Amino acid sequence: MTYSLPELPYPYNALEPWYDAETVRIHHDIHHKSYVDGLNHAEDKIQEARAKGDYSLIKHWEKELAFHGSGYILHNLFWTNMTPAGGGEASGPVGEHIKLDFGSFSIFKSQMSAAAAAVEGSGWAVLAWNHFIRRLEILQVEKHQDLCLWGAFPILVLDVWEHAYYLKYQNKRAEWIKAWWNLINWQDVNYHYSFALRV
Ligand code: MN3
Repeated sequence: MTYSLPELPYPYNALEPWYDAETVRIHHDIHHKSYVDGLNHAEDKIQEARAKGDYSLIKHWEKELAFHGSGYILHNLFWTNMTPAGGGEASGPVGEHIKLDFGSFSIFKSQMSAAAAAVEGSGWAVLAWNHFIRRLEILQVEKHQDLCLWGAFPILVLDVWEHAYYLKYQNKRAEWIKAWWNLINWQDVNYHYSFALRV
């Protein structure tokens, strides 16, 4: 199977003024595409290793698979998690579950924002349903794959790599995080949440 870059669900400029068209274009067409290519390449190389029975570089390709595969998955979700008329409080079943697991929407919002702001280097804040412990957790992910908790099914993701915000927000990561809350597509988060519950 070969993976391909999913189309953006809206035009490049649709998320203005919170998310500028130029960043969206570069982020999707170039950065996201590189993870698609990296994932395909890693899968090919691992397939080749199986075919030859030569696993001398397996450590390298497994790392590439985890990095690019996670980058591919998180970016797919990142784009659908946003919508031009987004934001506001979490609605639907996920909104109810956020209250249950975090106390209130505003407490959840504070923790998610703080986790995103404090990511060391490049990474993500991820809201995930955890199948094994049956609760929503906020994870602070470094790169695309480090600090994950087994059983986590991501449903809402916030990219805080510099490529995600630097053109518009420069070093002000906190302003990007604040802007992002205006874009959340809670319908999409509910879709992934209901899917996660059935896993
Ligand atoms: Mn990114």
